[in-house]
Amino acid sequence: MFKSLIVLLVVLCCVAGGAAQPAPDMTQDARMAWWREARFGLFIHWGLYAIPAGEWKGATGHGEWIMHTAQIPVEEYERFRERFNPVRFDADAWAGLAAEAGMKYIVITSKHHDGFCLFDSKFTDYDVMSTPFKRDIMKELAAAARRRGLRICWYHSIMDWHHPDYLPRRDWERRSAAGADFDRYRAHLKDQVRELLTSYGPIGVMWFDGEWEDTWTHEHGLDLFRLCREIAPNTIVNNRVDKGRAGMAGLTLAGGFAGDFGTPEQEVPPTGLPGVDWETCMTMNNHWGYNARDLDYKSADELIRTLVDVVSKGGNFLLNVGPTAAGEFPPESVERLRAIGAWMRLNGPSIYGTHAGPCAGLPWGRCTQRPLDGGDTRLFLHVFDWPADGRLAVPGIANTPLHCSLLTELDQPAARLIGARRDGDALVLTLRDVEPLPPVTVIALDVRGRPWVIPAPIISAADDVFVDDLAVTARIDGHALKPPDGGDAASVTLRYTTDGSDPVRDSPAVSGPVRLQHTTTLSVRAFRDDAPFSPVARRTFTRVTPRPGIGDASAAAWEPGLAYEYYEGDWQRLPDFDALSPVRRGHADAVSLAPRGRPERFGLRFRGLLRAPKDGVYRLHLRSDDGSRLYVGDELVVDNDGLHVAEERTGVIALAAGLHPITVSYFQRTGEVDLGLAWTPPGEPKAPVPPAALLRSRE
Ligand code: FHN
Repeated sequence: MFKSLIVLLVVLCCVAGGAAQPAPDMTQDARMAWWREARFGLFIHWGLYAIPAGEWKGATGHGEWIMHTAQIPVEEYERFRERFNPVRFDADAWAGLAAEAGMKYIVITSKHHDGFCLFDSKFTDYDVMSTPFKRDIMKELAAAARRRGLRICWYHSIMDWHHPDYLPRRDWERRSAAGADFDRYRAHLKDQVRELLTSYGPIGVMWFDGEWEDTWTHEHGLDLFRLCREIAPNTIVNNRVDKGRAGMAGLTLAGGFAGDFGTPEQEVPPTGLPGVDWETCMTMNNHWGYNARDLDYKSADELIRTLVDVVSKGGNFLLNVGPTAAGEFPPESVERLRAIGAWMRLNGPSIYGTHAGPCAGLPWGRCTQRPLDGGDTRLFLHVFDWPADGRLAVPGIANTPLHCSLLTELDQPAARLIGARRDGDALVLTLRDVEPLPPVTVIALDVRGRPWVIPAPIISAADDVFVDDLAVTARIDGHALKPPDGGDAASVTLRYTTDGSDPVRDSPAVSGPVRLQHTTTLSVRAFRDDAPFSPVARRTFTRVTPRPGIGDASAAAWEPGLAYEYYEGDWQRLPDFDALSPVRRGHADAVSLAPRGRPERFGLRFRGLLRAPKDGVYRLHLRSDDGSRLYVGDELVVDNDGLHVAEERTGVIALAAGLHPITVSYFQRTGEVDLGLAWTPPGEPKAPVPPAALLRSRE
């Protein structure tokens, strides 16, 4: 639905925008095909910032943001231009290393936030042609990439700290914003996008970034997305062209935001999203741009496992290199690219063009898959942790095994077949005679038909803790019981134990809610014809004593509302407010932004009592942008700290009826703001905490 919505959106926008013709009829699947096949690309962050290499006036922790983080005025930063002369730059060497690593596309910074262009732009002289180097790096790299069969792609920053019309200025700058015209900047941005998409041959991806400031709007994003589609309908555009990216988690929020794929950054989504294209971008060390001091590189083994993890969840992996001012990849990066390439040469078929595996949560590794002719399926089992007993269980697989061997022996006549037999719900492979190939050994397991994975049953209850008794239900996803290639759904019985042991065919059957009065580990498994047919689901429920209230505080001592303190400061995480002096104190009716004094760089702390109407388990929901925490007494119940978009975190605590001291701490750095507290009392629906439930001391 989402992809068709975007295509519809683009066509409608084109017509509405008066474009001569709607985007040529290029289906989204056709556009994405090469990218989904590629799975693995090289990210390159290169520019003037490579010259200081992370150091400025003794501080050595800077990266590609050095102009901002070291507060270097534009006129001073521009002078790096005179020193940009990467005499060792060799486009063929770079493209060769990417190809050797098994990468299929290169995304390079045509312009980063500092505004300097690594290409010969007709629309600015703040580009590589005004340096001693005087060569169009993008043109050379594009040609070299194509010679290696790689796609060339541009990272282009919307945010621009150099262009006089870009707003806002950095808050430390003295450069006047007078006369700045953001629409004129947008026209300049579109001019450069046009030249990037028309002067360098076919471009694989426009990788936009720097979309988060308020001056860039959803309408601007749609307009830029439409421009890309009109100029180069085959070119893929990431979701940072628009405003729909959900923070560093990177996936696109619902609501018609433009972009062909999500862009998680420095993280891998815990699970993939079926039908959604996404790409995790990641550094090898801790900086995107070159930092000479940063030798904290991830090992090649870790990078290979991350590649496998990403692809096993249905994503692409964009791995970054920050070249030096001389134009070379750091030796640590070269070493890792070569090690990854050695693994890819043996195991690339388990990565290229594969899809998210059907088996999630494998304790020993990951799984990718690719369909075989004739309707069967090849599962690629990526073994991180080789079983000491030589026994590898693939849980929940109901398919019939057809062939199993090491991927590296798959096409060898003398391939040693690996035994695969059913044991309960699992296919168990016998690996005693097989030598692992660290860091990730890949086993090719062909099964009949499309994958049929029986998930563990789902155990549901109000919470994992309870005060008196708890009703627990168990069910299995009925769709999963139907063979994917047709036929009747398997008839199963759920059986359970309450002592932590695996259910067996004589264990009691689940025939409705299971009621618990004591702390219990409930285990549930599906059986078909008295044989185990699913993995075991296990969940522990703990009986707890409600936290006693602070006694019978008389009404005279308390009145509705909370006491608050308002602070000002610049934090990345919640500060210790006890160590700070508040700008102001006062009373508030609720946990909200009402007491704030300015839109950014401020903190709030609310303290008072929460009135629990009855004994039971309470869920407390704290929503904030940026960070926040909620304590009941000295117990941290909700931790929602950090720099992030509006997110709600929930905590659970058992409370006796009565008054309980609470503290809510919050800070906002820049951008969007949000703060709210809700609760779900026992047996009640979720709702904002009512003022009547919040009290503060009269003194
Ligand atoms: O601010 C940039 C950062 O410098 C880098 O380019 C990363 C890579 O995706 N993107 C932004 C931070 O999210």
